[in-house]
Amino acid sequence: MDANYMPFHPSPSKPSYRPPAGAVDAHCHVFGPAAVFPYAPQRKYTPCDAPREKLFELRDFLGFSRNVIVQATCHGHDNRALVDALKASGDRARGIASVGANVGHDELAEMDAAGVRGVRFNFVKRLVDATPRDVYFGIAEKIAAFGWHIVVYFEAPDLADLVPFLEALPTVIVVDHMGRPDLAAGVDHPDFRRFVDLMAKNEKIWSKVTCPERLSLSGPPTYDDFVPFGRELVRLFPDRVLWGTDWPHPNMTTHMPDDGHLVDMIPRIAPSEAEQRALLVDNPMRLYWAR
Ligand code: 0GY
Repeated sequence: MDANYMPFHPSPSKPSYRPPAGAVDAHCHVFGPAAVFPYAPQRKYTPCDAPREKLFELRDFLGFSRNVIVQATCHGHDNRALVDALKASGDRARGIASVGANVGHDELAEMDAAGVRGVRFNFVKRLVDATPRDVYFGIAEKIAAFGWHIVVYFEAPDLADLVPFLEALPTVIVVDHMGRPDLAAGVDHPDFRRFVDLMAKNEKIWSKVTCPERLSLSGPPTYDDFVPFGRELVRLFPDRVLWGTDWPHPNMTTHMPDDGHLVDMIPRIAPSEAEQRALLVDNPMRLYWAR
């Protein structure tokens, strides 16, 4: 693991908020263990191992039933740790893979059988080298044939440039972490309004209302400045939002969140039972467990 890398919280607190039965943590990762599933040579960081057993333990402890595991950049296009976790989950996990231009039908079919339901396109420069957009269009065409969708990760200032690309993609698109808005700028800032407008105009665009720990400037344990942003998206688009822990929280530098505190954010962004049910159960089940 990198010298300055912060490992996940060793003993998160029990949240006060109890998720509804069947709740899905729709954004989390598994790392390694490196001895079995080595990290990719081209990775930009080396994390601490965060194996599937730890993830499933956390799922149960926090009161969740299922996980959507997102392939992390430190594993590159080698999805073996992800697929292993999906197979071990007993149908309680689905996956988002990362693939290259040459991915073939058989490889996709194998991942589909294990529970992969999408791929991630990552535009965050500190995490990956740039991929040409025609390569992404080629991948999109291949995965659309499986009924998969695309998860995109970018930073707010890059959205304006990405809009035509996103609009041209053929599948549902799930945006990570609300497009990483600048929380200090407030919900009325043009960058966040651009994202809200995009979701309003395009019913195929969903958002994860995730990562107070990454985005907040006011900080733990209550991450108050995150609330108006998450609330705005849940209020406007109750049927196109997902929630997740982001465990094991790669590349945190300010602090390592207590996952129990993150769960306690949920009723602040989704105050009604109907919103909580949509956010935690109905939406992820529709997107990930339709088959
Ligand atoms: C996240 C965020 C980060 C890392 C990754 O795949 C990754 O390496 O997603 C980050 O560093 O912001 O969603 O886990």
